Amino acid sequence: MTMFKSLALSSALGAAAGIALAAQVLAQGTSVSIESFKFAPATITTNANAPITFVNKDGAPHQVVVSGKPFKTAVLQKGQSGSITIADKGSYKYICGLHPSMTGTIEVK
Ligand SMILES: [Cu+2]
Repeated sequence: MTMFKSLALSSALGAAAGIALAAQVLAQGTSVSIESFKFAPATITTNANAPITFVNKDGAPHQVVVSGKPFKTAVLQKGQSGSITIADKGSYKYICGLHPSMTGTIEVK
């Protein structure tokens, strides 16, 4: 029961995020691959307001979650991508929401 509720909530949040993010896919930005349970490259530098697109090339689902900030992608299945855009300059740590040992850093200049 607990597991079911958790999955349902996660799907609802993912759908909402996906709608907001779809409009940003065509803008120029940075791309990060997710492969073999790693972000590649794990550390990226980008400009404020430039979208960062994450492409899941793994068979397993992944989700990018910026630590302590309201930035995240939907849960991405194989072949799916999702973007986040950060307006404020700074250094942001991110993890996979499903596999917290997967980590990376976004430097926004
Ligand atoms: Cu993951």
